[in-house]
Amino acid sequence: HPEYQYLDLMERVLEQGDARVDRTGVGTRSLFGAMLRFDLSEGTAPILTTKRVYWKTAVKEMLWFLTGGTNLQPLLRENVRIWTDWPLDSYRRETGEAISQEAFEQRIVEDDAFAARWGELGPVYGKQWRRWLGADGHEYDQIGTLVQTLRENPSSRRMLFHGWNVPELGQMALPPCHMVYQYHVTSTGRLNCLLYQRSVDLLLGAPFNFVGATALHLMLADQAGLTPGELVWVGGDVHLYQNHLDQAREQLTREPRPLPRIALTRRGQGIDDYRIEDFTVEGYDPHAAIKADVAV
Ligand code: DHF
Ligand code: TMP
Repeated sequence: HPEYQYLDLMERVLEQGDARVDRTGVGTRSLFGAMLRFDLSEGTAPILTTKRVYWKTAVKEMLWFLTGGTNLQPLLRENVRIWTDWPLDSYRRETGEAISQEAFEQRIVEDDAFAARWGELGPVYGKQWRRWLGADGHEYDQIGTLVQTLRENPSSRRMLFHGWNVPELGQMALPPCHMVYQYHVTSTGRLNCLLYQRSVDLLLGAPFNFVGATALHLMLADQAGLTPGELVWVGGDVHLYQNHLDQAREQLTREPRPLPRIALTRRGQGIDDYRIEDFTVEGYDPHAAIKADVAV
């Protein structure tokens, strides 16, 4: 079962991970360099079954990246709350106000000026993917170029997009974790992807990242008339936070169930034409959700 790749990695981090203090102060066990391979060609998706993964949230996050947006407001309007902690942390630090997450989110949703001032994550994924600002003053749409190359020159070895815009790293709420996506097309028209993730919160982040990359894979294949092939995931610093160890141990006691199937229900008119309703997941019967706090 493909999920054992993830569980085996989790077990290795738990047992052999190097303990260290990290940026967040929570502390992690960490190991360096890992590869997982998921075959998407049979329609199965790497949506973990050993805990419930909110796959719609992960797909909505990917759709938000594709819009080029970097503000919380549209995410919260889709009821996606996974990015709130970082702007909320800035707001609390800069104003000294002890606002609740719910009140902060409500204000972002209802008050455009407040959202513009406090809901911005800086030039993160969406900005770099769709509007990378060159030294020449041009904005480069890396996704648009990728789709065009997949269609017109699929044997290219230059089909990738990158989030690590060095001069802009300091303005980002977080520098990109899932950083480079490279694509490859086989002679039989199969689309492969290699995702390089420099930093991996194995319990909370990685399960979302697998789903986001899969959703993007399906959309790109649809746009280029290709069939999904393999998703190769490479992690750099792969870690478990110290306050996630019990949850990881719990997850490791669980037996994986058959992976669900994922599909697009309609053909998009362009890469910007997909909505959450276009994705169907069938046969998802996961073990119970596992609660854990995210390190900010
Ligand atoms: N920081 C850290 N320390 N870990 C992350 O995974 C992370 N991910 C970010 C931004 N910063 C991060 C963006 N992605 C959750 C999942 C993904 C994500 C952020 C947060 C999360 O909290 N997941 C919970 C709740 C899901 C939900 O409520 O929908 C989970 O149980 O999966
Ligand atoms: P860092 O920038 O100090 O590496 O912290 C980022 C943390 O967020 C790290 O634990 C990895 C995690 N993360 C993911 O695992 N996946 C993601 O998609 C994002 C945005 C973050």
